[in-house]
Amino acid sequence: MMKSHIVSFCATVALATVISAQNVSASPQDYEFQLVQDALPLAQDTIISVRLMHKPTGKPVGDAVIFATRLDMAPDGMPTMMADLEALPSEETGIYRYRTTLGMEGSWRLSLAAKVQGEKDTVQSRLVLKAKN
Ligand SMILES: [Cu+2]
Repeated sequence: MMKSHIVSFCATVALATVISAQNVSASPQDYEFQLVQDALPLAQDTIISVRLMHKPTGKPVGDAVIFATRLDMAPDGMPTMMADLEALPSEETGIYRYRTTLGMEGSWRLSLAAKVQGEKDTVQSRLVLKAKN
């Protein structure tokens, strides 16, 4: 009887250790940017919307500070062809919006770097969207 108590106690401690280790190792890989629409019209004043998700909980992250963005045509071999991005106010938790002008049909790469509350490492992402007439 005594022996089985010890075994189950050890198993509980081991499980608790695993759980706390997972908490400590929360990392940028826990977050994911997603394009709300991956095809957009070739037009002025196109709005690009991206959603930032916390993957372990499946919840959108509304308090991230996105401090670097770049939109270019690197996927089509034109990394120096860039479009300006103007950050717009968020209208929905976890959705970040940018106004741009997509002046050429093809694939555009959106690069993002973000700081998330309570996360010391930067979350970085590169998303590819299509501009179509
Ligand atoms: Cu181009």
